[in-house]
Amino acid sequence: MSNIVAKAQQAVMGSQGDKSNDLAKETKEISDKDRLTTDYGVKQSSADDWLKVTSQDKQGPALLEDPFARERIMRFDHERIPERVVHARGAGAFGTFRVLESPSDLTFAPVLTDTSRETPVFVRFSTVLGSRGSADTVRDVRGFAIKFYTQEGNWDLVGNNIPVFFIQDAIKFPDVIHAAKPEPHNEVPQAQTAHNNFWDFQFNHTEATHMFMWAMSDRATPRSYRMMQGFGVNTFTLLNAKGERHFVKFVYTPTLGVHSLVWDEALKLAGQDPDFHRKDLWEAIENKAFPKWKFGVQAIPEADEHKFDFDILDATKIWPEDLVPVRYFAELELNKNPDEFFTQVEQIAFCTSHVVPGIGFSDDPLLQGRNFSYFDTQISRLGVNWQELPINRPVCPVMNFNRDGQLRHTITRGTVNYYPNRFDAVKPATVKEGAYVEYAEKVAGLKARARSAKFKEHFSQAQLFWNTMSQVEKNHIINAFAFELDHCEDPVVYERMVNRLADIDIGLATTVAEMVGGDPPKEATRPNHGRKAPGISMLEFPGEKPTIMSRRIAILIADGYDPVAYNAAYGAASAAMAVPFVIGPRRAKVMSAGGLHSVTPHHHFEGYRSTMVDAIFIPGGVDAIRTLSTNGRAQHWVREAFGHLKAIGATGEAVDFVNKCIALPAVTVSDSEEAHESYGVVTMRHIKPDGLRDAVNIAKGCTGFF
Ligand code: HDE
Repeated sequence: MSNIVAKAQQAVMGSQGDKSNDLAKETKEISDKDRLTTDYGVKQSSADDWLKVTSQDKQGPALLEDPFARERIMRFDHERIPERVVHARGAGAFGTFRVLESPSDLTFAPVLTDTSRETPVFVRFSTVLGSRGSADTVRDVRGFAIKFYTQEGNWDLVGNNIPVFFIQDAIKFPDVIHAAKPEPHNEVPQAQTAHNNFWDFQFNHTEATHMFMWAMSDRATPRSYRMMQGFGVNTFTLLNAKGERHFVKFVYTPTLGVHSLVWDEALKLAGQDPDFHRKDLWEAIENKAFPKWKFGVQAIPEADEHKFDFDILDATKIWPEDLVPVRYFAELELNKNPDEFFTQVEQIAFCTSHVVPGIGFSDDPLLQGRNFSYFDTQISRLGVNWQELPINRPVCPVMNFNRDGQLRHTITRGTVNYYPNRFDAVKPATVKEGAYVEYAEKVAGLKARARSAKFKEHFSQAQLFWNTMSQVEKNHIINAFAFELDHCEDPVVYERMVNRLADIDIGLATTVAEMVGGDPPKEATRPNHGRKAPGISMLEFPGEKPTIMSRRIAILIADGYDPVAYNAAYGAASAAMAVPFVIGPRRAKVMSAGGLHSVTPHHHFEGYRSTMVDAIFIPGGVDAIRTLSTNGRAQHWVREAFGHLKAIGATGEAVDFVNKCIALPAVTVSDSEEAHESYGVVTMRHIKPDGLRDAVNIAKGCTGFF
């Protein structure tokens, strides 16, 4: 019998620890050697014509008897599966997780302690509210879910890019999502929080106050999935070999820094390039600019659970980093794009309830509800056997007596399907063999539909967040509220919300009210404690070192461009692993000054927009600049890029062109012979290859900030 079990196990598992090999077994490559067949393997002679009764001069009816045509149409008719009820829009990639320094005082989980391991992972990023086809750059929380294919089973860490949540208790989840999704009568608006129902819900749930401050901040408009932090949000536990337990929050911080789009960019990109984030991730991985995150935890010993003025099990609260510092000990890298979207990014399914020995849950009421919801939703999305799908199945052995159901895939040999049985087959594992054992937590209390006392305080951390923001971040938050509440037509909604803002900051409330209407109180309705905390302002995360690696740089040219400046800029950008895009008046040969060189631009001025790049560079050239000066769209490129705080480089005649486009008295675009930088505009009248490298370095610094 044990032989049979071993064989069956082999059929189910992949080669140990290697998810790529495991997936390769199910992956087919298309080639010109392939011949078209039906799903049942019979070769087909035509993919163009349905079987018909026909003759040369008369077209007769199509025949229902054609099994090939029927199969194609039937398969097509059933291609769609339900999209995720939240987080429907997403992108994903494969990667690796490595432990750099073992936190064995916290946990015995090998995935978090074994420095010799490389655990394969799949990460799926997402927006929350939009449908599968919605735009990437909308204002929203981003999902950041990691599936770790560990030797001890799959561990799913289903996080977000914002460390807190709207509600404290999972029972409210359907309400917060219904209120935020398109309204029920007309299914409007798509992927937006800017509507009556969302803000009505926020007002009615004071516990959401902290979270909506984050959602109105620049965190909700990331520049790239690669430039977002990730947070497990809920409180988990780690168990060490001595049996000691810590409460933990998982944190992952990108080495590229935390950067955002400005709102105007995000709005425009939603129309100009709805796949902006998806493409950005893909492009970076293809260019081998592999995104990386430092991975760590905030840990609180079990004995200290009640030492804080907030409940550490409340998911609407952060653990301020001055009280509980983050301890980084591992790194996460994404290094391979998926082969097929549907079978990998769409079919991947996460469950917060899936943890491995050494990692556990807490009594966080949001987490406990999540632990029920994820498995359940996969059943309606993918069917009960969803864990057998290639992207979801573990790389370690799987064996049990869960059987049958729709689309059961595994064939298990043996005459019994229950335990205990006369063969002693498929016995429970011992601790030594790696069994998951629940922590023996002592629990006592009365059953009640209630939350503990500390869960009732809802404003302190909303103030903490606001107090910590830099002036620039505060301005962006004010503008976000002004935009959102302007989209609420019902005065009850925006007037009440303006009043609510006075619970956080009276200046915020009055400034927003001036724009959207409403009558806020004359004074703050709640005293501000004045506290700030580290780890909140995005400005604290500029990145490990300024880099233009994987940043997009547009080089604007026209006939007569200066080939020396062009080549120097293109070369310097490529050498620094940035992604240069040449933009010209047409996607056909553009001749240099002197007619010795030519370039075929990647895009023309109308086909691309400044929103899609991080910086622009314009080489001089008398004729080229004459053309650009009479082209409204080319001027718009410069003005818009400047308005979005992007680095702009110009040499030779282009210096005057940029100067004219910007035309702001406060900004002096230098006429210097040397490289000169002001307001992110880098200019040099006479180009020297060395000077240009300076310019690119300055541009690096500038792009790093926005
Ligand atoms: Fe989720 N959430 N969630 N959520 N969530 C889902 O599961 C749910 C919450 C998060 O890329 C669903 O597979 C409840 C917090 C991400 O596939 C569903 C509650 C956080 C993803 C679900 C929450 C998240 C989901 C829908 C309140 C941040 C996308 C499809 C108790 C830590 C995963 C699915 C992916 C997806 C339920 C709150 C993150 C319905 C009941 C807090 C990143 O099961």
